[in-house]
Amino acid sequence: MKEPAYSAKDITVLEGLEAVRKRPSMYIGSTGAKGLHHLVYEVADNSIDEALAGFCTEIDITIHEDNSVTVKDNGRGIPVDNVKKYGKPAVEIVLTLLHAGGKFGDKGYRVSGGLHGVGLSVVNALSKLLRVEVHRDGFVYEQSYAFGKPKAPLKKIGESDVTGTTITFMADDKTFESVDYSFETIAQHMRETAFLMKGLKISLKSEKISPAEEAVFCYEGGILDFVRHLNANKQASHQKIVYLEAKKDDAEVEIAMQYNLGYTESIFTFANNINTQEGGTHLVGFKNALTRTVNDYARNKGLLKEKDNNLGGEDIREGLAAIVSVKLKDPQFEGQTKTKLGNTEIRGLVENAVGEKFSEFLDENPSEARAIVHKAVDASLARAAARKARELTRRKSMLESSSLPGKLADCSSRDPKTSEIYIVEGDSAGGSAKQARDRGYQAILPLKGKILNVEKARINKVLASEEIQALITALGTGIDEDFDLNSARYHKIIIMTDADVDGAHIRTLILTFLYRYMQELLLAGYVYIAQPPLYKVTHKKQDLYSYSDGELEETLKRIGRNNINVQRYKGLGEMNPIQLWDTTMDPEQRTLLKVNLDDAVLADEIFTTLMGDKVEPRRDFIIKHAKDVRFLDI
Ligand code: 0RA
Repeated sequence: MKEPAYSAKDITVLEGLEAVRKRPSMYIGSTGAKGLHHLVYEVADNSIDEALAGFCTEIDITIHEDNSVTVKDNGRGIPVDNVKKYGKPAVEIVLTLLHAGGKFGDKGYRVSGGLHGVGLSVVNALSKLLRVEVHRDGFVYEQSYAFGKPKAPLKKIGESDVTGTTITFMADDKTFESVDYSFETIAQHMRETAFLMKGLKISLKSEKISPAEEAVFCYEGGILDFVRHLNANKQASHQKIVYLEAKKDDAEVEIAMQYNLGYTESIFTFANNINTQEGGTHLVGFKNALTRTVNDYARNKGLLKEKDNNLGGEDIREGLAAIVSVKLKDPQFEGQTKTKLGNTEIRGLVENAVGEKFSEFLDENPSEARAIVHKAVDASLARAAARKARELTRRKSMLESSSLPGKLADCSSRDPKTSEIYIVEGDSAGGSAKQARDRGYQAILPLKGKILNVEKARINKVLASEEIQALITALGTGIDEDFDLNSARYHKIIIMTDADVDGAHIRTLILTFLYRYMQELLLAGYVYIAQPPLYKVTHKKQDLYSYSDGELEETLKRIGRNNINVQRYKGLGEMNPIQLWDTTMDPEQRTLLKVNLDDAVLADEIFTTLMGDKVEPRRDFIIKHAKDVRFLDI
């Protein structure tokens, strides 16, 4: 009997690819830069799965000049034998059938959280071109696709004495807003992955500039090196990094931690290499056990008196850098962004491991243990003082009838969803903003100059700052142990500072405070940066605004350079209220930069570097990122 041109199975495949092309965001989150980079991570994740299974030691990623990307690994190679049910080679099924990823053989842990794990077929469907090369069983096989459809059957093209898979794809520039990859973004992600995969060598290269940009990530110390990296720009409180691991049934946990002399907490958790930003059972287990273990130790050693209260969890975590990495068979990802681990069995595993091994560490390292307890005691005293101060303020403000800060010009709306607050630097800009605003839904809070650098202060000092008090009361959420996102008085918190060095500094100080004390506001996407214009070009009595040097050039090209006047705005105060409204505050015309927390590890690093103690790394960072980090251009 003759095979029909299209079998029912082919139709399933085509429908699947069609669905992906029709609604790409459903599969990769967005068609912006984030979605684009996701394609790279998706392809790399397949190689990482092969490394997790113990068969791959090297992954090479290359960004080519034509915006195609190659991911090469030295794993077993995607199987090429025919899959009976489909009458096609397995590799073709993996590349064309939705969710066909782990069907061929038990591959152990799968990276499949959040948006990950959508499968190579999704990348294929969204690529103009994709070529796969498999080295396996002594031969080389090759197949190419266009928009997910094979151009020809899989072909044996030669012999090989190695094994591995190489995939090159070119994202569809009609689907994606841009197909320009960021070396830094991919590097950051791959560095993180390399930390979590002890010994795996990940090389990254961009051929887009010459000489090619290259980086190699390989950490023999795994998450121990990760913690060293987190504390690189801080002063460690003890030399030895605590490391512990445990296994039970199909799950394993690995933890590394070290205290530093700072006041912030940097705990990052991962499940199957996925950054679980919303935490979950592993984080709960870790925190519980840490609190219990340190309290037990302190009491046993007489460092806490009979009458003393237990040390609080937050006090014990002050200045702690830690990585909690779990690997499990069937991870359940929950939460708003699907980055909260739900598997209940993990909590006990982590609790037991930390309880047992960390108390061993404390017993075996008495001077380290003392340092840890003393730091927690200090933190706890500071927190108690802060709490008392806060209660006093609360009572005082209740007597004053209105508890909102005096300098807040609030909006009349009481609906947080539609209310905005502009945090403005200085009284003069504050005055302009108050005149410019729509008082129905726009509130203005002027802050006096530079607020306290919270990276260098303990909570009691932070709360003693008048500017920060005003900010906290205005935002309404409370901080720290009382933080409640549902009490946010505005769902748009807009930082509006001058477009100069001081403005950038103040903006970073405010962001540092929000990041360290109200991180959920950032995660919820409530925080924005206003974009005031940099130039005003007056031409034939018309005002044209430019928001960047490039835009100014374009404007000047368009209108010519005769009879024009170019004004560079140094501060918001130079604009009259109408101009300020038109350029920066009118929702119909303004652009706001949303501050997101895609990469919490990177954010922590940036704030530590910019606001911490060490000068050298700060200078290096600023020199390196002077051009591309817009809001950190101090
Ligand atoms: C299924 C089964 C096996 C390996 C793979 C998939 C595999 C997939 C990718 C994707 C990129 N690199 C990869 N490397 C391997 C195991 C087959 C066997 O038992 O040999």
